[in-house]
Amino acid sequence: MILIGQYDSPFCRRVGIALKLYDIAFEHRPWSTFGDADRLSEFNPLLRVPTLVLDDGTVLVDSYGILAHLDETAVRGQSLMPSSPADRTTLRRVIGLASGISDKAVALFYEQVLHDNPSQLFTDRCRSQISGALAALESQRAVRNSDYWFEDHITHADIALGTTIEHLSACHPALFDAVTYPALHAHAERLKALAVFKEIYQPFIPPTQE
Ligand SMILES: N[C@@H](CCC(=O)N[C@@H](CS)C(=O)NCC(=O)O)C(=O)O
Repeated sequence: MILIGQYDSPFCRRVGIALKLYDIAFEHRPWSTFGDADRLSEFNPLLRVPTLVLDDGTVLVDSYGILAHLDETAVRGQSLMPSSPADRTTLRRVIGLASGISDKAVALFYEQVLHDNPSQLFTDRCRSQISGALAALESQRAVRNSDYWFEDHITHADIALGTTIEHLSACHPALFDAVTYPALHAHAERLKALAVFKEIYQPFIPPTQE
C-alpha cells in the first residue's frame, strides 16, 4: 500500500495515523500537491492528497472513503470506531465539524497565499466558519471528562480533532488558543504526546508552485 501526501496535511495525517494504529504496512510518498503535481497526476487526476494506492493498484482518493475502506478491511489493531450506534452518530458529528474546519483552513490559506488580492468577504467567511465550528466542538468536549472523546479508547473522532487543531494552530495561529478553547486545547495536547502522533508528523510547509 502506498500513501501519497505530506503529513502537514491534516487529512493525510489522519490516514497515516489510522494505518499505523491498524498495523497496516505502507510506503509513504510525501509528495507536495503543487511541487509534485506531475507525478501525483499519474495516480490522482484531482491532484489532491491523501491518495492511497492499494496493493492491487486501485487508487482511493479523499480521506473519508480511504478511512472507511481501512475500517472495513483492517484485521489488526483496535477498531477506531466506537461500538454503540449512538456513539457512532456522535463521532460522525465531531468528524464532520473537525474536517470542515480543516477544509476551511486549507481554503483560507490558499486564498491568502495564491491570490494577489485575497477576497475579504471570503477570508472573513472562512474565519467565522472556523470559529463557529470550534465553539460548537468546544462546548461538546467541555462536558466530557474522559481522556478521549469516548472514554479511554482512541477513535477517528480524536484523530480528526488532534490533526485538525495542530494543523490550524500551525497555519492560522491567530484562530486557535488555549484560553478561548480550553477543552479542545487540552484534548489536542494529550493527542500530540502520543507516540503515533509524534511519528506521523511533519511541520507545516506552505504550498509552493515551484
Ligand atoms: N476532502 C478531502 C480534502 C483533502 C485536501 O483538502 N487536501 C489538500 C491538502 S491538505 C489538497 O490536496 N490540496 C490541493 C488541492 O486541493 O488542489 C479529503 O478529506 O481527503
